[in-house]
Amino acid sequence: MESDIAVELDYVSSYRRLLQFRRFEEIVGDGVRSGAIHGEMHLAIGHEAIAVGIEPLVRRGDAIISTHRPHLHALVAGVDPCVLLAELYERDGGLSGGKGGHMHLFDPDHDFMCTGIVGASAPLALGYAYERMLRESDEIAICIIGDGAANHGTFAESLNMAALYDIPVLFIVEDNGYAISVARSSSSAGEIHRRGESHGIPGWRCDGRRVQEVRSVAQEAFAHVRNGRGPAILVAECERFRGHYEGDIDHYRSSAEKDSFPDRDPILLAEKAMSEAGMSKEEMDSIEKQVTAEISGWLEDALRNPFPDPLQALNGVFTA
Ligand SMILES: Cc1ncc(C[n+]2csc(CCOP(=O)(O)OP(=O)(O)O)c2C)c(N)n1
Repeated sequence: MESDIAVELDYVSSYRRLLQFRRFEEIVGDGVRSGAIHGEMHLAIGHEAIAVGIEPLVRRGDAIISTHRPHLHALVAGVDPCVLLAELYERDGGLSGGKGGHMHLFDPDHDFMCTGIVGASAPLALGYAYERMLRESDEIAICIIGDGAANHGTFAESLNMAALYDIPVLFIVEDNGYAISVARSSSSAGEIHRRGESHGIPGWRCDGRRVQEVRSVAQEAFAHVRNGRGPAILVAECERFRGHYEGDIDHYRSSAEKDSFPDRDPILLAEKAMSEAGMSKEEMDSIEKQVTAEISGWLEDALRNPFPDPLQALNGVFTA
């Protein structure tokens, strides 16, 4: 273990952050159902422990390049939650003036971006990481990618190039076992964390439902990349509790599989661990109440922003 970046786990603050992430995604889901948010919406409910696990390992100056399921990664990067919500709720004060929406989030102040093009986060992350390498900085780029995206050629090409030039990029694969309706078992051969082996890229795998496990395994992967040893892969297994998008009828997962979700819920697992450590139900409820109030406050702030002026529709639009 390279202890220079070891970060202790604080159970209460991790629990609070898990809840914040869950409630954040829930109020975005509410926005879709009420008709306030348009377009396809992908929530990361069930992925929270990965974001909470890596958050203290990410430093200001690192870049995070995310996917079509990006909100928690934006929060980890330090994007202002009210500004993020303003974008998702299509308001003028949002990251892209309310015109980009949930798959086009860009925050240059926090070196964060996402893309709805599956597999594109890998080559984009190489660019961010290469720039950091040229500056001889110990900042890195963190590429988030899904298990489905890991089957794209862009991932294979990016592994090759990252190894060839020793580029400081950490590929974090959020392995929720599905790409839309296609199960990993019917689309993916071999083990994703070992896909860099022939290039000399080390890989780690962890249970992405448990903050503590994510944190301790991710520390090693981060240390490898940050200490100038080249790229690394971290695969974190998790569940996607919602459909692929809000409104997906999700006919492809059996009731038995869905019934077992509570056993694999990061929040319920954290509550169990805290209760075993002596925390009372009342204490947990009080944290939950505070978080719910806080998130409602974020949304109220976001909704104070007006809708974009139609006359601004062509601002930021490029023509050849
Ligand atoms: C290049 C490209 N091909 C197909 C799609 C359609 N698409 C959107 S999400 C998705 C599945 C992605 O699965 P995975 O990478 O496992 O991420 P998850 O949705 O499970 O988080 C697909 C095929 C797309 N957006 N881009």
